[in-house]
Amino acid sequence: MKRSNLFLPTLKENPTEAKITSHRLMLRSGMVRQSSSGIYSWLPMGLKVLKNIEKIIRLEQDLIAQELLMPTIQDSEIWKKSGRFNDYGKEMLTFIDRHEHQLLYGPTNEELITDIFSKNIMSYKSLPLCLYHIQWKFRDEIRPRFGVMRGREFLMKDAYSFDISKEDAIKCYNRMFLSYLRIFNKMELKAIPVSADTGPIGGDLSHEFIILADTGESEVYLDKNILKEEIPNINYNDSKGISKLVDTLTSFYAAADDKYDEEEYMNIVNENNRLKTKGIEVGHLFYFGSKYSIPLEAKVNSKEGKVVPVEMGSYGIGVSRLVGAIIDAHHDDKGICWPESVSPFLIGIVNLRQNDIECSNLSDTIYNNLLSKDVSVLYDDRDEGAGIKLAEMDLIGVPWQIRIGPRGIKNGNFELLQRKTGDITEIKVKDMEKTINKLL
Ligand code: 5CA
Repeated sequence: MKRSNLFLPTLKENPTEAKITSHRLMLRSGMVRQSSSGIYSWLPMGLKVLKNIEKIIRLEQDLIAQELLMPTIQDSEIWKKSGRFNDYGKEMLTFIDRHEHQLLYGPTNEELITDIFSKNIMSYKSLPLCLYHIQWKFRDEIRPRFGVMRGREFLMKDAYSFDISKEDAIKCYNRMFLSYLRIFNKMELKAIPVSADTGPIGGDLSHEFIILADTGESEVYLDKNILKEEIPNINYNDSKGISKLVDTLTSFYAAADDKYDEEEYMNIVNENNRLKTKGIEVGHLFYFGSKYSIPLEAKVNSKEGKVVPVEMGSYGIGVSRLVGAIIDAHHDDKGICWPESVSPFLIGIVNLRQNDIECSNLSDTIYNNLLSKDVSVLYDDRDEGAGIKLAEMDLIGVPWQIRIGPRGIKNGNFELLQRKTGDITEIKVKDMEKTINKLL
């Protein structure tokens, strides 16, 4: 993509409405624009990141679940059946259609997926079943804030599992646990599973996945040793291995403020290992048994010939929130430093002297070479000063910058800068091919 063609309205000044780094940087780097409180338009740059995050989630979730797509608008009847229509309160946006029928904009999908299940699955033979979708949600949050971190409209990956027994349901819960560790790891985030309250979703087993960040809304109390744990290479069929991993990770003290017990914390965790900090909740697992399958009649014929309600769980990831969480974890005073896996572009080319024929020729050659290799590349071909171009490339956080200027060209060189470390390497033009191949 040539910068001259890209819709990228960057801001030089910090917008006053933005209170935290990720919100400031998302506005300044032209990723989003607010349309009303807690509701955002995603501009091309922001949408690219959102899609890359979705891609990582899909690759990992497809190994243990099937993707479908449910609508954003739901019928209020199923919510009346589950009893949550009144419980959810003012956070739920409801409205009446022209036939006087009450609808709502889904804040989550337990009811709808359970209804689909109950109308289509009759036998234990169809289990286990795990389904997910990536869809916009609406919650009329009392205080939307921090940009996409706490929005009213936000993108969520939500998965739902159906099993014949509690034992099988826990196996699925544990597979999700591993899947979440891998997903966040691929985004270069250290996500910590903490035991959590189940809130309006319900149930008696729940973990939140928290990224440590000063701007986080959740208070967390940890045993520092949990930070040292690595994710082992386990197969999703190895339920024993996965269960051992979950047991190990959940054996460390890690609790959000709603589950925190001071006496327990002081007794269990040695003083040197205590860490009270803030975090961003990027994922949440719930096991809730038959809370929805009983009222919505999601029952199957068991092996023994009985009709039994299925055991369920639900598993959410805040897809749009993750964009902000990744920026909070990966930035410096110049701007964003995207991990390669989610970056809108892998390589940026900065032509430092637009009117110099040699600079333009080399920039064009490298650009075309990268395009032919299908590399996502942003080429700043505008007639702007070098300072402006370099500052913008730093702000938008492309992981590798190729800088082409008259001084380097005289010696047959261009520069390669790694955004994250700031390291600059002089590359001989004749080694261009080799260098590019190393980055891919
Ligand atoms: N149905 C369950 C799991 S599928 C559920 O709704 N869980 S949740 O309420 O915890 O939401 C799942 C994830 O969505 C959260 O972990 C969080 O990352 C994200 N999320 C929740 N509310 C918001 C919001 N207002 N803005 C942005 N992301 C949010």
